[in-house]
Amino acid sequence: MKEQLYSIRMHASASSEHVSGAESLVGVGSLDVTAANLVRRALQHPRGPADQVRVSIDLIEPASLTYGSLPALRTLEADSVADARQAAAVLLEQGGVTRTAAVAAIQWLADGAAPGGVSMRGAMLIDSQSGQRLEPDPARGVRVSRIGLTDELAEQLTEQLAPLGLDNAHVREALVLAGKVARHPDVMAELCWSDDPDYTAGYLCSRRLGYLRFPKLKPPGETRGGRAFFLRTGCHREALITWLESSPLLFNQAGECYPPVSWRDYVTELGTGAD
Ligand code: WAQ
Ligand code: MG
Repeated sequence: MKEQLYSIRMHASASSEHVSGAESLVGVGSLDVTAANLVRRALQHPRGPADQVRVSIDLIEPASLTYGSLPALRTLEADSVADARQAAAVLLEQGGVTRTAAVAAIQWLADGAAPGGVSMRGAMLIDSQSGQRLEPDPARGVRVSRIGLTDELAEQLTEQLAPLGLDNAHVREALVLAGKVARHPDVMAELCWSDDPDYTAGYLCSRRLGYLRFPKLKPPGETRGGRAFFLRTGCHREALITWLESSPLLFNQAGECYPPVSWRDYVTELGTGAD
């Protein structure tokens, strides 16, 4: 019989402000080591020190588990933070997001999308046409959970990412999270950049474009970051939130990992031309 899988989630905060969070799916034999690693991570986080750390562990019902393939990964080079954000707006439009919605999301991420101009714990939900905010709680947002990858794929991912200099926890975890979000037919695209002051990279992901990462999507030292999920207009928001938060998805197939290319060349390759 296969080992039983558990969902493990960590959330750390300081003075009620989000510090860090993480989630994965692990076999029962790895639960204790994983929990210890998550606690260490919470306490040593560059946004810390945390004054509250919560770890939750839930058994996954085997019948509810689905499997999937990771998105293709590509690094897009840009001249500056402003140029990378311009690229993100152009590519979001390729993904069916209006310019209004793309520009609004970039501004919210830059300003801190939670009340008080700080980072949210989870993601914003944004109407891909109007740019309206749709998440029920603008401080918490929506937290994607019950995601992970098989041990075999974890090893394969190291082999793919190491030659590109990308075998770090940020890339690995973001690829898994973005892979779940992009799978849902009501999500047109996702935009993200880290809230960790020393990590400037971010990405845009959609089913068609895959995971497109930008090494500098925010200035170093900046603690405001976050995620925006662009929703198909008129979609069933509650059903989507339930799926993102609680439907278990284990990745067992790799996606391609491509060498870096300039974003303008990439857009030209898509056959559209940058504006
Ligand atoms: N669900 C929804 N939103 C989340 C989740 C989650 N499980 N985890 C974090 N967020 C939101 C939250 O607002 C955080 O403030 C924000 O995302 C950033 O989280 O290719 O490290 O964990 O080099 O800091 C992307 C680029 C790195 C990786 C993203 O995000 C690469 C990153 P962080
Ligand atoms: Mg972070």
